[in-house]
Amino acid sequence: MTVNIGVIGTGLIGQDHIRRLNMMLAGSAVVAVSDADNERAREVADRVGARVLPTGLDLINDPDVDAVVVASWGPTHEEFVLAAIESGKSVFCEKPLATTQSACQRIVSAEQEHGKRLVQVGFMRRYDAAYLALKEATDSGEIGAPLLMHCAHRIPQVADNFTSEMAINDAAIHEFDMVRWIFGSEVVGVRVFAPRHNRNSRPELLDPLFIILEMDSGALVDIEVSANIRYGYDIRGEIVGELGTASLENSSALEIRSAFQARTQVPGDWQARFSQAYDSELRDWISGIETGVSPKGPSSWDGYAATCIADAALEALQSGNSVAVNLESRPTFYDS
Ligand code: NAD
Ligand code: ISE
Repeated sequence: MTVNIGVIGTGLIGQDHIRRLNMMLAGSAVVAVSDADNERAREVADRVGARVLPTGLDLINDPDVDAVVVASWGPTHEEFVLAAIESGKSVFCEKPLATTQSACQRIVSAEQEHGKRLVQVGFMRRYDAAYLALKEATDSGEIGAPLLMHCAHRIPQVADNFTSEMAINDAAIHEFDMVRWIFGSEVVGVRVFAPRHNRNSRPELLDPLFIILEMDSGALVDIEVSANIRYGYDIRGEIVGELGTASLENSSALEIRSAFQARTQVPGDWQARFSQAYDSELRDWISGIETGVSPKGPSSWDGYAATCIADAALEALQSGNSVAVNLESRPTFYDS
């Protein structure tokens, strides 16, 4: 069986996912694409032998499209995910699920009304081998109960349209999801500090940011987001438990030790660092569609929870105060 996929958004990650779905994964083929930039959509479609549809809504409602990937800009996600649910089609939505807590709530409500889970969110770290090992080490109890986690989300260089808010709702949103998943508990409060400014960044871009999350267990998580740190794309995490620590390494990088020195490579960007995770998340999504089983990956509830934390962090950035995260209680619909 081949699952015919329509991809909305043929930018950086849209093109990456199209390549995966066509070339790397068995059982899927991209048959249609759509982008607000029609020329870009046409160029990509010609390259992969797909049709171009005028809008994302046309693509979702096209009878030849079995399932949908949403890889357009965040503010467009709500409309497309709601339309996919209405049409009863599985939808893989890149993060963020939607850009506000209330938009995510509308998606969660629509999915429950539909009665079957159809949405998987692109929080690919849950599929990354190094993060999976970190979770396994934490769950095994070897380091005791987790007390603290130190995280770094370091980006070598961002575009001029990258804002301080995006350091929270575009970058750190990955950590917001990851800590809920690894700790198996919710974030209840958040505080954001803007330390000494990195001179590589525009004066108005608060860089770095230092975010502190309070978990409902009382554990604390700190997240450094550096937007222009130049040396590489470095995603780090160390959990401090009652009995030991577990830390994340940049997975497959080779380390060479010679002449009393050790050297290794740091990835240049998210494509290089997380390519295995992107493959695995899409493979999992496709196999769920093939077998008719609801997606087991990050759900729209997880998308909602991460956006609630992001909304609180944005408020904390403005006010300088600690802000409570107000999550509704999770419906049983999202239990498994
Ligand atoms: P991009 O700017 O390269 O591409 C986005 C594309 O969406 C553009 O081609 C744009 O024309 C198109 N678009 C905008 N509005 C549209 C609309 N209404 N209909 C159809 N197309 C529309 O951005 P990107 O880096 O590819 O990011 C896209 C999404 O993927 C964002 O939500 C981003 O947060 C997410 N992303 C996730 C990861 C990850 O690690 N999971 C990495 C990069 C990007
Ligand atoms: C980008 O959109 C991603 O999602 C990457 O994973 C993240 O590291 C980067 O900061 C974002 O801009």
